[in-house]
Amino acid sequence: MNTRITEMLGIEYPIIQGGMAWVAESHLAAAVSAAGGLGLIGGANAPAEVIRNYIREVKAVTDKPFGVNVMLMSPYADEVAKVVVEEGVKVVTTGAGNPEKYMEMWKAAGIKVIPVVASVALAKRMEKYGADAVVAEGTESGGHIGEATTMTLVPQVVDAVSIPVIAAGGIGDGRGIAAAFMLGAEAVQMGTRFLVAKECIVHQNYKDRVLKAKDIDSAVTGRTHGHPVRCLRNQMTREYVKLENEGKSFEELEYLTLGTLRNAVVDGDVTKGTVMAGQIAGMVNKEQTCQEMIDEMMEQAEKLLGHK
Ligand code: TUI
Repeated sequence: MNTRITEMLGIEYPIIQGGMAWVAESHLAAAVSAAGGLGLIGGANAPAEVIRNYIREVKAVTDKPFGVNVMLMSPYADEVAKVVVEEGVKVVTTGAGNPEKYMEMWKAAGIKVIPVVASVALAKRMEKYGADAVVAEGTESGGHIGEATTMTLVPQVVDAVSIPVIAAGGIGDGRGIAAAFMLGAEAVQMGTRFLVAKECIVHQNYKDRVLKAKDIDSAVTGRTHGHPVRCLRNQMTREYVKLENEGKSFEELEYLTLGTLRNAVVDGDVTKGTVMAGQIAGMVNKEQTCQEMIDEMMEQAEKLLGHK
């Protein structure tokens, strides 16, 4: 399954790991890259020096390509944007905003720039500004989301741009990969499946919550405030959505989410914490190494696409 993306990034398989906040640190990124995909370090809200250290840790354990996701709503986005240049990172993805102001600097440094978009309009704009590819991320994804589904967004973005498109949102196995290819994608980005990877450092309570999740366990907080975040249902989401429906403002509800992703990922508080995960969580039911996951998914996808 060689595509313009595997060529461009120098990877064996068309699988990119999502830049999950607090989760996508050096161990997971290194393991996905070593398994033949593209591992990503998630910049999230972390200070630039934390990201610099992660970059050096990944370089120390693998020669394979890897990237960094710059979360554009982070107060440290400007600094992280410079650190990726200083550290010679080859691939940058961006999320939760428009990365235009960094494009010239990144392109001048020879970085492959892959913005994550949730609309055709932003995909076209990113192509105009020199993006090398885009990730078209459907609302099935975990974390900060747009409105369109993967099934509808991917083919519309594929038709609108000439650069390669990577599909994301609701993809958790070889069937999802094959489906994404049928829609015109040349690679996939996956987060939720990698949450339960053996190399993933999230708290075991978080993994167990994903492993036991059912199809209907997904909730979205913050829709009424224009900050929709998809996570697994728990006490926090019930309280948040109830107060939201009562008309409470974003500022009044911020106390419910500030720091709560960290509480879930690091401390394992899956009751009051934010357990970000995509709608595919209901299908993620076994812990494996990244290599086992990627090998299994590629074999399934290739069979379905008639390559084997
Ligand atoms: O960025 C993500 N997913 C994320 S970021 C994140 S950290 C966070 N935590 C709590 C609240 C907010 C953020 C957790 N998950 N995915 C990529 C993505 N980007 N999804 C949607 C977008 C997006 C949305 C609107 C990109 C651009 C955009 O508009 C930009 C513009 O100016 O038009």
